Amino acid sequence: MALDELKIGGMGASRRRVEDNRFIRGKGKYIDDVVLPAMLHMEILRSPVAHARIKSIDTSAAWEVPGVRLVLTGETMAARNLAWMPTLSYDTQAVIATDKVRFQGQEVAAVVADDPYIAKDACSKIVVEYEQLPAIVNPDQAKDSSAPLIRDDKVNQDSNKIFDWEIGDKEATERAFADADVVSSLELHYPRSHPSPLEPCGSIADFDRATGKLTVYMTTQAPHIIRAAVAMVAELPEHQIRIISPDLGGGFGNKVPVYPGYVISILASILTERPVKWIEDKSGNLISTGFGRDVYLKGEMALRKDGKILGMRMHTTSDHGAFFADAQPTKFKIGLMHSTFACYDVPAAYLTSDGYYTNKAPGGVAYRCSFRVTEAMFFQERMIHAAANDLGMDQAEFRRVNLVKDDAFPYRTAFGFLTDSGQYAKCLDLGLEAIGYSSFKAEQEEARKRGKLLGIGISTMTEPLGAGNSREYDIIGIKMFDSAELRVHMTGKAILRTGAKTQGQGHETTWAQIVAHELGIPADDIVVEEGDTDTAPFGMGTYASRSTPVAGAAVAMVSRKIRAKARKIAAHLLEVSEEDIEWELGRFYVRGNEERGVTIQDCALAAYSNVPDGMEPGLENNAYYDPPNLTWPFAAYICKVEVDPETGVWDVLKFVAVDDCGVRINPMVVEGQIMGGLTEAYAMANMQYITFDEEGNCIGANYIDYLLPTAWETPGFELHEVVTPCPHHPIGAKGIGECATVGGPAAFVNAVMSAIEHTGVRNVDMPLMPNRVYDAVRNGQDVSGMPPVRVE
Ligand code: MCN
Ligand code: CUM
Repeated sequence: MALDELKIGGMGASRRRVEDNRFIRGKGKYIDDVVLPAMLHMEILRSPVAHARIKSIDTSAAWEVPGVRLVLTGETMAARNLAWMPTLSYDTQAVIATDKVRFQGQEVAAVVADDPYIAKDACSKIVVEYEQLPAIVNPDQAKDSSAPLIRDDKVNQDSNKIFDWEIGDKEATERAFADADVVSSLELHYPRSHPSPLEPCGSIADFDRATGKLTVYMTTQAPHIIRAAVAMVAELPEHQIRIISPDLGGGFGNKVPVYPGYVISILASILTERPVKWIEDKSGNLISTGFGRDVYLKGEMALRKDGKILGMRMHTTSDHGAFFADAQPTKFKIGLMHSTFACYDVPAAYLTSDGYYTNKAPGGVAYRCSFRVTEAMFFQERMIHAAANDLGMDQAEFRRVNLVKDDAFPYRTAFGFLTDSGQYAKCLDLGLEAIGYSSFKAEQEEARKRGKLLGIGISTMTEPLGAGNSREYDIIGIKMFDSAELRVHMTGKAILRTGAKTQGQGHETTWAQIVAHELGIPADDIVVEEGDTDTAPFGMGTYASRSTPVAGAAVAMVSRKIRAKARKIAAHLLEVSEEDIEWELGRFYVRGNEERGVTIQDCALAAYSNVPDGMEPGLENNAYYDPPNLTWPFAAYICKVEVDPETGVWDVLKFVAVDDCGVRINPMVVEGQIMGGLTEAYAMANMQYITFDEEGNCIGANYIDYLLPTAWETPGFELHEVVTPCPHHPIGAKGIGECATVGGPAAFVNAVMSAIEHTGVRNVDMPLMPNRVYDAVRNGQDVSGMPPVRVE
């Protein structure tokens, strides 16, 4: 009589995404679809130069444009103590520039008008006089003793350095190097990249002076954090602030930080006493919101002749742009960079890092990764590739020797993380088999005869997903856990709310599946709602693929609380003691008499009509979940490419992905996450180029130059799965949302390097555009992508 879990859309069902019903009909409700009565529109004027003192701003002509209601400058903000705002990394960021502009695209003024076109026209009437200063576009320039001081607004800041940081065991690592037979080294730059969600950022602030309530519709992945931040920055009472994050047209980390536009629209609404809408345009999003990466990575590996890794030392230098606004809630200065090499048994490791201000838009947004994990895993797999070559060892064999073994979990890494579970070698072997690794050498020979260079690249990695736990992670002091609230109605239908916020991952579909698994209520009978701070339980939002590890766990836990109460009701209905009640999916029955039972729906009805004496009526509850650890999914990505040495063009012949994210709630959604992530990885490796010239001009600041991959150029991906349940998660699931973006790039780059390294090339920085690959093959030399670039 138990229900068939797959039929009711429970765990393991590739249930179709319910949100797509509205998305593919064009009926999604995104920020720009929200229209409030008497709403005004705001546009932002951005700086054309990267570094300049503002001598004067004349807004008089803008005020005179018919339909203009308000013009805001840094002075307007400063008068209310809002010219600067705190960042998630305990720095400050200018909301509207007052003294200087520090990057091209920085906010200089804003106009509020009856429609967005008037506002834009009026922006062009604002006259700003700049006194240009030399621009700094990389850490080398920032370090120079003659470099201008970018953050002269800060007391005690007498250089462009932001921090120094170190972790690991220096002495033990030095001993490992003393014992090494071979020392391998590598140096590279992970270039800036931009998450570029289809929908840019925006907000609609609506301050009601009569009630004192501020409602803000906002493109945010973390509405409750925003509420707390607004309460602190604007000194408004928290219960009078409502943040609503509507449908998001992608986030990819871009919608984690607080951007100046949000703050300006809030002040504009308070001043005009009307709703004020700000919708960023695509270029504004591309040049001024959080960039990812921009890290210089350098490392050395101590190796024994037989292939065993003895130790690793590494230095990273990160370019943070003009404000240290990294969107990351760890106490570590460079995010989780020290998760690097976590899947390998490395006895000793030591990491140092420093970070610098430059005249670029804020960097360090975690673009589909857990706070620098992408850079960590990219460097790891490029280093592993180089080390295997230096040892003259096969790439797969070298990994096999050093991967953490299945029986070693929980495994303590050299940098102190505790990885939870995995079957690393099995994933690797499955991938090698699928790509046809054993026949590759012969294929490569054959291709050379045709004048083509074949390469195969492997990337194996585990990454930490799911921040918290609350012991180690917090955002501006708020401890990291997450929540779920479940209300089962009288008819057995239910509404579930969580503190996470879907940006496209499909929470409306998958959360209902967890409830279906725990309670046997069909997934179609459960509606999922997120993103409204007045209704959702407090939560830390969605990033670091933390939704399944944390909020997803809370969904399981609240369902279990509901089941526990329903069991008492069942005992009452069946007139037996609770101890005599058995559970099977969707139904309680009397032990030894399976026929006598009641469904979960019967219990729901009774909860509102026939509860035992002394029991509170109703069937609803909530759960706050503080995970004991991060979850550690594993992936083996293997790519085969063909390089044309005459043009530098490379094609992906085959790409195999083996992912182990523990128990899969919805296999189809998981596969969608992997394919999307690999597409982004391919774009970064192959074509996405956004950089800066000597004057700090952003090159690639539009979608003609900064390429988003389409179905046409994106290769096919062959997916395989291994399931190692997460030992500390209530349903055994690990995160998956970012694995492919994190682990993917190295597979592509290693493949191209494998094809061309016989020419003596050791590294070509991403993106591996044809001209770079061509130059590398032609000259047998490395190609660096570090800015500034020269432009004619
Ligand atoms: N899932 C599953 N089984 C698992 C793990 C996950 O079925 N074992 C499902 C989940 O239920 C969820 C999806 O896969 O529907 C992703 O889950 P999870 O790994 O928990 O990641 P989050 O939901 O926290 O998503 C965040 C992650 C991040 S941080 C970025 S950035 C990112 C990403 O997901 N941005 C995305 N994927 C994205 N996908 C889309 N379409 N759009 C974005 O902006
Ligand atoms: Cu790391 S980008 Mo996501 O964490 O929102």
